[in-house]
Formats: sequence, C-alpha cells, structure tokens
Amino acid sequence: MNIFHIADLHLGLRFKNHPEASEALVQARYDTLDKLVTLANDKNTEIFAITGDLFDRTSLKISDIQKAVQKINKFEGNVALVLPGNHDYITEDSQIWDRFKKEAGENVLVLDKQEPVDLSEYDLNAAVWPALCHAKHSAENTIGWVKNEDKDPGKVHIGIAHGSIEGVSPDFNQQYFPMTVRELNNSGVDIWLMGHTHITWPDKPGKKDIIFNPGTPEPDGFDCNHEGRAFLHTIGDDKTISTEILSTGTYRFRKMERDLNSASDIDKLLKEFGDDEYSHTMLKLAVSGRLEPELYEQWREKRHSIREAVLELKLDDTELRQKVTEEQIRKEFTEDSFPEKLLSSFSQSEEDELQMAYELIKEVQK
Ligand SMILES: [Mn+2]
Repeated sequence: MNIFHIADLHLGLRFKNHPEASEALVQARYDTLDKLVTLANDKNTEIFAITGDLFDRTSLKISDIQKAVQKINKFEGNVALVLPGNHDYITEDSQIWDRFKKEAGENVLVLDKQEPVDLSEYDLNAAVWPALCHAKHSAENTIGWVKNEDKDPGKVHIGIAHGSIEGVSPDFNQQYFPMTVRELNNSGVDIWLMGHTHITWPDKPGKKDIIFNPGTPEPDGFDCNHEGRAFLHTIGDDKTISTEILSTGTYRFRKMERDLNSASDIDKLLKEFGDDEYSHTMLKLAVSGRLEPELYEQWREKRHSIREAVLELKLDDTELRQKVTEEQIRKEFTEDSFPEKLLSSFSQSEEDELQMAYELIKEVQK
C-alpha cells in the first residue's frame, strides 16, 4: 500500500512582506497542489493524505476553496484523506470545510470526527485514526483516545495528526497540540502521518521510523531551508514501512552573505546571477567589505542586475564601504584642519582605524 503524504501547504497565504513576488507565490501553492496530485497519480498511490493546514486560515474566497477541492478530486487512487490542522481548524459551522465537503468527490474524505475510519469501503485493508484540530491553539493534543481503542491486528492502522512534536518542532508555550514521540509510539498504530512542522522529519527515514512529518511542499519563507517536500510511504504486508522523500516545490527562499573587496569579488558575485538559475528565488543578500571609490561606484551601477535575475531581492549593502583615500581626504577637508591632520596621520597598515576615524568625523559633521 502506498501513501502520498503532504502537509502544511497553506493555500491562501498572502505574502504581504513580498510585494514584488506575492502574486507568483500565492499562485505557486495552487500549482504545487496540481503537481502533487499528478505525481501521486503517476506513482499509482492508493492514499493521498493531507495532514493539516491545507488552508492558511478558516475562511477563504469560495472560488479558492473550489479551486483546491477540484484539484484534489483529480486524485485517481482509492481515497484522499484531508485532516483539519490548527490553521484550518474545524468547528460546528466552518466556512472552508462546509464548502469543501459540498464540492468533494466521492473518494475525498474530510477527517472531521474523532473516531476511527474503516477504509474497507475504499477497498483498503486499513483504518484511519484522526487527531484533528478544533482550534488554532491547544495545550492538549488530540491523540490520547487512540491508544485505548481496540484495533484489528489484520488491518494497517494509520494515525493522522497535526501539532508540534517535542524535540522536533519548537513550541515554547506548549500551544500547538504538543505531542511526544513516546506518546505517539504508544498509541498502537502502525504509522503516524503528521503535519505542522514545516521542516522534514525524519530527514533520512530509517527502517524503524513510524512517525513522519513531511514539511511544507512549497517553500513559504526564509525559515524554509528545503526545496519543498512530500513523503511517499510504502507499507508492506508485514507492515514494514519504506519512505521516499520527494522534492516538490517551485520557489526557493535563500539567504546569502558576500564580502566585496576587489573588482574580481564584484565580478564573481554578478556572474553567479548570470543565468536564469535564480529566476524562482527570493534572495536576501547581505554585502560587506571595503572598495576603492571607483569600484564602489561600479557596484552601485551594476547591482541592479542581481535584482533582475531573482524573483525578489532584499539587499542590505550598508556594510559595504568606500575605502578612504588620500585624495578624498584632501578633497573633503581643509589643509591643516584637525580632521585632515588626524586622518593623514594614519599609516598604511592602519586602514581600519582610518576608516573608523573618517566615519566618526563624517557622523559628527552631519
Ligand atoms: Mn500547523
């Protein structure tokens, strides 16, 4: 039995801090959902599991909910299981889930109750144990009931939960349905399909692992250091699990730091952005160093080419300074004035001290 396992797509995320790229990033999450369903179909998976936070919030434009359901309806396997997470939690009258259920195809199932679901009606010898979210925050997890229930040993038992895992995801205030590995291991299921943490855990699945958290399938910010991930689990007749990590995202958020002290440093940096490798990258670039005035001007003239090569650039080059030259000192300060005498007194080996004194004087003069 194969399970295609995704979590934390956060459809409807607005990316307000990324004005130039927001439109592309908003759309990307829907396109990625298409890609995921196609991939799951190509791999002939029986189960498509979405383990929470499919949506970023509890109300969304009807057309956006429809768009999502229609994509999931295209899953060709036995059943698509959708768990409400803490961002798209379910209540008595839940706009997204009421609409979702109206539009859902017959093999798309919202896990909206705390009770086991027998999958034999979908031709699968398995049962699902959902631990869903009824609120954005909770100090209590919802997996406790699972361990006390009788389980048919002839079936594969699939736990599905959303929340933080101790030691895996930070949850300092214990407000995201906190669970421990021990609790999960002791609940008597064969596999736990988890969601909530945006990183992949375990990132090298081994033979003994039964708890899996795929991470977001489409990168969503500078905290996301992977390319967007999904899991493909294969459960054997003896209930052994083998898991493949799939790369699924389109956009990347990258942080870079570069030191520029020469013409070749500048060339090298600009060359990195010469091809279209970075056209789907949100780049946070911090540049530091000291450049001769002429090179500094060159940098200011040429840096726009980086902006053009990436989807959005957040550039901080305030730590990149012009080297102070004798010529500049003579030009800027009257001969024999205090600043001129002070700045001229530094030897060649005291470049840093000269730079500091120059900046202090300029600061005072403001
Ligand atoms: Mn979550």
